[in-house]
Amino acid sequence: MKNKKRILSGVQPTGDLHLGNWLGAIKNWVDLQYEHETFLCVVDLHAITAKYDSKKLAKDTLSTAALYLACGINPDKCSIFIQSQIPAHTELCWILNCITPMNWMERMIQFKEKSIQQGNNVSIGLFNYPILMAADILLYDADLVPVGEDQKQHLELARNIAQQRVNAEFGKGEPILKVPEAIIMKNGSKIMSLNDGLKKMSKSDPNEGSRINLLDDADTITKKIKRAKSDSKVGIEFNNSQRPESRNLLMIYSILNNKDIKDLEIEFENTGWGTFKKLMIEQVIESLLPIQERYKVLIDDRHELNKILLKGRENAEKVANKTLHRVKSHLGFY
Ligand code: AQP
Repeated sequence: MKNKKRILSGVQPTGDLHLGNWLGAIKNWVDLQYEHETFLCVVDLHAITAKYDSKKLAKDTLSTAALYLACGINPDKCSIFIQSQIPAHTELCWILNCITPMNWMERMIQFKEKSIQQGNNVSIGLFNYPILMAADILLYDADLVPVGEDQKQHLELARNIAQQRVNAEFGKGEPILKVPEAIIMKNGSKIMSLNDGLKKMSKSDPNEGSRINLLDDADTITKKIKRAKSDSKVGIEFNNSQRPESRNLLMIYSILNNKDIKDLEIEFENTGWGTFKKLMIEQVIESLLPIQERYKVLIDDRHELNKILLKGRENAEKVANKTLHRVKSHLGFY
C-alpha cells in the first residue's frame, strides 16, 4: 500500500449525477482504483453552498455513494466516506481561510459564474468553496486529484495554498502539506450541455433536458437526445469549432462505445443527425443499464451501504486527523 500514490476525489450530492460526472470523474476513478490508494468522498458540505432542499440532502448523499459503487468503485480498494462526518475538513478549511489572500479567491471563475446564476442569494460559503476543496485534498496528502476541466483552477489554488502559504511560511524548510497534481483525462474532461455545446453539462442547470442523468430511464434518454441541439449539416464532426454540439455528442459516443474519435468521424462522414441520434440513444441506454441495475440493488441494501461508509469514514478519519494535527502544530497551536 505504501508505494501506491494516493488519490482523493468527490462529487457534490446536489441532485442527480449525470454523464459529465461519470465520464469526467467517476469513470476515471474506476480505472485508477487498483493502482492507487483511493479516498472518495461525497462532498455534502459543498452541496449546501447553493440553495438546497434539506429534506433531500441525506437521500442524495446516500444515492451519490451508491452510484459510485454502481459505476464500479470497489469498496475493498477504496475508502468511500461522507465529508461532513469528518470534522477535520471544516477545521482545516477555517485555518486555510485565514492564510489565503482574498485576491486569490477573487479570481475563481466558478464563483463568478455561479454567483451570476444565484443573484442576491450568493452565500459566503460559495465564495469559500475552493478553500474547503483545498482542505479536502490537502488533508489526505493526496498525490493526485482526478477532476474535470472545470475544477482545474480550484486544484491550482489548493497547490498554491499548500506550497506558498503553508509550506513556505510555516515549514522551516520542511514540507508540511503534500502538493497535489491534477489528473485530467483527455476525453470526457468537459462534457457539454445537450442544449448548448459551449456550456458545461451541470446538475444545477435549471433545464432538465440539458443533461442525461445516470438514472434516467430509456424513454427519458430517448426524448432528451431527440431534442438535443443539432445543426443543419450532414456528417458528425469533431474538430469543427463551428459545430460544438456535433463535437460533444461524438465525444460522448466515442467514450461509451470505446471507439477512436478519428475512426468515428470517418464512419459518420455522411451520416445525418437523425441516424446518428438513433445510434446515440441505443448506446447511452446500453451503457447506463448495468449501472442502473447495480444501483437498484445497492440503494435497497441500506445495511451494506452504511457498513461501507463507516469503514470508509474510519480509514479517512485516521489520515485526516493526523494531517490536521501536523498543520496545527506547525502553525503554532497549543
Ligand atoms: N460536464 C462535466 N464534464 C466533465 N466533468 C464534469 N464534472 C462535473 N461536470 C462535468 C466533474 O464531476 C466531478 C464532481 O463535480 P461536482 O458535482 O462536485 O461539481 P461540479 O463540477 O460543479 O458539477 P455539476 O454537475 O456542475 O454540479 P453543480 O451543478 O451542482 O455545480 C468533478 O470532478 C467535476 O470536474
